[in-house]
Amino acid sequence: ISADQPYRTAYHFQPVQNWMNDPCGPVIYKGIYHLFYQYNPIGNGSPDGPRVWGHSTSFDMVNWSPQPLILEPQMVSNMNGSYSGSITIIQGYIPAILFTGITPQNEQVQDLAFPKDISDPYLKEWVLVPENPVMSPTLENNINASSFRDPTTAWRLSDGNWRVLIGSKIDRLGLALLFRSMDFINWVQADEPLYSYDQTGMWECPDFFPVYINGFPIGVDTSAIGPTVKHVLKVSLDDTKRDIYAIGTYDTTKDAYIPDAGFLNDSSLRYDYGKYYASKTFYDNLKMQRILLSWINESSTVEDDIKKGWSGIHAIPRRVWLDKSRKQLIQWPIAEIERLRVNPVILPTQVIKGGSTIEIPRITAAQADVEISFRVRDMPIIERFDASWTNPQLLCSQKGPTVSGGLGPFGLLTLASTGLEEYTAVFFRIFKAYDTNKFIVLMCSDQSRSSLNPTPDKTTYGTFVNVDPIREGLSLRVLIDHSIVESFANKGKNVITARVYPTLAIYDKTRLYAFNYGVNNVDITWLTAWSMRKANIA
Ligand code: DQQ
Repeated sequence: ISADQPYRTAYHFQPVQNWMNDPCGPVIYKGIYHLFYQYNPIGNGSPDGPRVWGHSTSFDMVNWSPQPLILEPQMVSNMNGSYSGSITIIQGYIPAILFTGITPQNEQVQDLAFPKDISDPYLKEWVLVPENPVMSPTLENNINASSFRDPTTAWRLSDGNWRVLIGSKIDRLGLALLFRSMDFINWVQADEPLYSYDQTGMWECPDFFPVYINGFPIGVDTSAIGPTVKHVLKVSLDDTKRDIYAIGTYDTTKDAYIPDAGFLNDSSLRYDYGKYYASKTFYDNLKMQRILLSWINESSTVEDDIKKGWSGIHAIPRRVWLDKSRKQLIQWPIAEIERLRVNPVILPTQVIKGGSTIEIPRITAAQADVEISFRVRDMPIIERFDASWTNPQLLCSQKGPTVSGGLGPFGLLTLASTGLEEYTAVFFRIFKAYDTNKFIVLMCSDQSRSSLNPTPDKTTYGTFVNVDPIREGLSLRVLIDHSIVESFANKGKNVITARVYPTLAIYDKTRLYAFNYGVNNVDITWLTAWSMRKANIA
């Protein structure tokens, strides 16, 4: 394992060593946040090996203390590993883990575990119930034993039944299977799934939760129903490694989900238009917020991961709530992360001329939190949008940061080397619709020049931001942490996360620039950049 670790992060969650993937069972219990995660304790960053649950606890979701591994093979129903799952607090005070166990025949079943001692706020030890598995694929239920996994947090309706979703598929039909139970041990499959959609393949890690319709950034318990909430259904598409979600209505009489605006199409909503998979939310009743966690995998090769001895980090936890439009979620890094901010660098309001860069000085640019807002004016020279440009990711890769436009590209060059041999560009580009005066805003994260190392995946990411740039302005908040760049547009409307591996722009050799390579000038109305302290993540 290499001693030099320029890609380890300073304030993103990651274990000391080895392979990590999905967040599992997040919960707040007796005032302590618990994060579990898919962990392969052998192999120095290689995915090959059985999964157990890693476990860490925290008081702020920023600093984490490691706890002993749990759900190691204990009985037939998890002999070959413990896959993803969730925690539900039952009877008001007992945390229960439902997770996917792998049997010696490599069948996927659902298992139940309880803390050995519920008076231990650290929940160090867990015991599997003798009744396991509590849900299994059978001939009658027509469930494929290799496509039956990732139970959600359960919710309960007034009939007293708990309900849980399990991800599945039949041929190409993706399914959120519904099971019900009065006692959390005996589970009966519902006749119909909560929701399904053809030609989408396996649905991993489903998540289902209510959000208030009032547009306030407060969360609500998973069992909440009624006219004050809408429901979010999220699934992780195994085929494309995308976390997509819909806003819709939960019909509790039919136990069915009705998305407001279709489910899977080219414009499916995604939490994140970069790297972001197997995410999961939980309700934090202490701060009345719903928190979204996710696995961010490496873009490097497995050989490089084994060399560095680890693979996989988690995104900064995000608070999520329903936008005022009720058409999408808003996501914002948890407030606690701002406690790591030090030495703010505030740039005065200024014009950034077309074709120029401005260096942001006096900052640890490899470990930073940056906020920048722009004001743009309607200009005679603005590119017309071609109606055939339906794929924002493709458009971003065709019109990279060095391709000048009328308004844009402008944004930030992050993890940049002094000679700009390396940088990850996060930027906007504004078009005018072909036949109207409407503006179209493209947001891009371009990794193509992120590293002189030719081996990492440097795919460019992109998304359209649904905003009127003249009236509302444009803003970016970018969390930079050595090998990750998480970019939030317009206060959390759209998010793009990227993993990058600079070879020159490391440690104190890293620079940060604002740039405008468009023809027209743009105003920077606000720029504050903070160096970030290291979090305690042992
Ligand atoms: N990872 C887990 C599965 C899940 C997949 C196994 C998603 O439970 O379906 O580590 O990344």
